[in-house]
Amino acid sequence: MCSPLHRGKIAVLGFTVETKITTSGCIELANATTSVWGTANIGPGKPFNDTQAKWIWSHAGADLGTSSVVRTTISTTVKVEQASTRASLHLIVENFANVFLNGIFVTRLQGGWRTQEYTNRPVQLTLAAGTNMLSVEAYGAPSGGRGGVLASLTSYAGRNVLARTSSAWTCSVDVKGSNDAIEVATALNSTWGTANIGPGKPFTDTQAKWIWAHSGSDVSSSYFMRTVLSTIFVMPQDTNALLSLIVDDHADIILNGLYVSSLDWGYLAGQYTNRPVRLNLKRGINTISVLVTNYNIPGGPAGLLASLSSSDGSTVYSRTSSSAWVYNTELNPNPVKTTITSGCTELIWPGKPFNDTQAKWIWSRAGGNLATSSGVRTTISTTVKVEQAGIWALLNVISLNTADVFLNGAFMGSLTGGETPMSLLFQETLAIGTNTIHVVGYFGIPDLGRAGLVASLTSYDGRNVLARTSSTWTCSVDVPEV
Ligand SMILES: [Ca+2]
Repeated sequence: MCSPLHRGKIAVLGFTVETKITTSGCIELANATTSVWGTANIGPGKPFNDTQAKWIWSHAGADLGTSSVVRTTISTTVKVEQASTRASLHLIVENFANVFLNGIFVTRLQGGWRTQEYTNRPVQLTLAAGTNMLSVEAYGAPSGGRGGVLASLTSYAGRNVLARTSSAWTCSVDVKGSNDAIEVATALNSTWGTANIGPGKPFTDTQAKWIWAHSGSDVSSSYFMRTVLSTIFVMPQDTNALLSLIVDDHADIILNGLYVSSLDWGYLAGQYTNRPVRLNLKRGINTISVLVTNYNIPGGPAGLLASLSSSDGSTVYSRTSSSAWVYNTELNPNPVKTTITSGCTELIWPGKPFNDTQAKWIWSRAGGNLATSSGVRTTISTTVKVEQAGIWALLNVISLNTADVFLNGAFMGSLTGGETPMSLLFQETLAIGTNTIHVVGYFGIPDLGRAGLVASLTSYDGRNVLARTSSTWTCSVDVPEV
């Protein structure tokens, strides 16, 4: 019933990025002249006049919303006999479209359905003799929202339509910057127990795995890491399905970019309430994302166990595992309390010798603004991705202020403030997956008015730099409750 994910690797700037691509026929969302996008620019005598073209996307219901975790590529082939045949591409997209002809990037277009917005179009293309591949890599706003593409390829003078969007086009989605989810435990053997898991219990799919963004999350994961776990699959028709889910600690469930509901926990007896969650799956390529928040500060167990089945429970469409689910992470400086968050600020700091000359002195800008008060806590965090087990990490650092260092929420040691370089060997090896390093620094301790950090995280032998301080780190400031 569901097609498997196709997996591949793409080399990007020397890094190997895992991608998962799912392909299906495109779904027609609406006719050109009867859609949520209106007809300001569509119809006879208007800029886009091919009224037989269809609004299409990788799944039904995209005119309500689509996932911002995936990128959709919409393509078709166009055959011409003459070499160097000139053609005109008319295209409207929500929100962005990178246009490719025979694999070569042509241009980037944005929107086009609002009045005065149909600019830079039609795009002039030169087709080769034989079969040409026209592809549109479409993506929405990072915050989500609708998705749709309406396109018509005509002869240069516009007399003949060579191709127009319809269900005959092919749609594929890939997960941007995806990582395979990490399996941290089996359903029946985990720190979360089996009060609700097993035959005759509320969660019956014993083949599902507990997953997370790094190994060892059944012991601890950072409070500052927010993990989005996603799965992508094809449904041949609109289908009601049931999502069974247990989470440590909090799950926001998103189907094709639309928020469905939120759940907490479910692993203790009596705690498996408000589930399974009913989902209305759409024709085409569906994306379920579960945004998981770990409540434990500075760290504690975190994980997700989920199983998606037909509404009668007889068919499992997807279950959490490293092969069917992917993760993305973001640093979430404080999921519960209000804090001031920003990128870290690089400080000018002359004359202080430090072995990693590419590392930058950083601190929170907000901390600088609070220069007269002491005891203000700044959390400086970054993530480190690791593919192999057993890497011991060494933090080489000068911290002007007292600071505590955490790996995946577990305390690794304290830095004494001052101007002397020091090294801190982590007590644990790095986890496989995305590790979170966070340093909690106390402004003005021991020296009132002084704070700043320069750090370089290396493998134990010092050969590989795993991370170094820069403005790409996340800084957040909070005032401890008195
Ligand atoms: Ca937790």
